[in-house]
Amino acid sequence: MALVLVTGASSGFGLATARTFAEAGHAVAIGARREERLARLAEELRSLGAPSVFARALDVTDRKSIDFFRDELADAIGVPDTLVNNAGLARGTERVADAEGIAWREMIETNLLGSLWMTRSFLPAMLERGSGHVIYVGSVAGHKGYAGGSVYCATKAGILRICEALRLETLGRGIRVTTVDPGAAETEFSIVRFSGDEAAAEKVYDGYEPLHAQDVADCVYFAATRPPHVNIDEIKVMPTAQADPWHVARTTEPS
Ligand code: NDP
Ligand code: 8X3
Repeated sequence: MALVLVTGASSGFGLATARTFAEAGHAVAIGARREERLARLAEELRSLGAPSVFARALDVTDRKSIDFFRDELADAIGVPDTLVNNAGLARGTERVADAEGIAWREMIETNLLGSLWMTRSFLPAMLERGSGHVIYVGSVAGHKGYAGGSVYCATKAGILRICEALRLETLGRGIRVTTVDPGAAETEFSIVRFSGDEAAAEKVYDGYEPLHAQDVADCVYFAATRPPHVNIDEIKVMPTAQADPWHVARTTEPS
């Protein structure tokens, strides 16, 4: 039994990941901004078999929120064995020449700085203990840029470099570092990207079967449950109908 902390657990990959670990009998800590969703999920995780569940509001762009979450978790259960840095978002599809910069800041503060500060907050205790696993949810967007995705892609490419640096900085100290990099998956991701425009979001998944949240949760779970001497550096996982961020084989074109 391990303690697994999942950020962004109120939806999508994070929610599926929390359920997967709970079903396997692990203690689970969940954080996100939408507290009412976390409260409902906490009940479900208990009924699925998690021996203990810790659920608190968490905003990864706010260091005070991160520190409060860490300290409360330490008092309630302890130091996580696995930290899943999943919270993140794309906002809009602005091209660089047209951008206002507001969405840039939101993506950088959430995807890059948020996951960095989470790691900064939990890694020292993992190092002290001599074991721990930090898993990032990156993206295929970190492997290839696309028009309208410059800053989102940059945040996910940054995660790849952060993982490489972390593996070197923690070498020999019992720490594992993994990135799971999915392609298109139907979650609330596109609804958030298009700021609530559900019709625009649905078109992203027209004419092919995207990944499901559970597909990504399975990858996170696989990486986390290898024996301690095995580090999965990176899992890149895409729908069979997708070759890279903007090349998708559709049976019908989006209307
Ligand atoms: P969802 O929108 O369904 O879930 C995103 C989660 O992140 C929500 O739980 C949200 O919770 C949380 N979140 C966002 N901002 C913050 C914040 N400031 N503090 C804490 N939690 C936050 O999308 P996905 O599940 O698809 O996305 C999860 C991760 O996967 C993201 O990093 C995304 O970039 C990445 N990804 C998604 C892909 C896709 O096609 N869906 C493909 C590749 C990667 P709340 O709003 O309650 O805070
Ligand atoms: C999300 C996948 O291809 O929309 O990270 O950028 S993509």
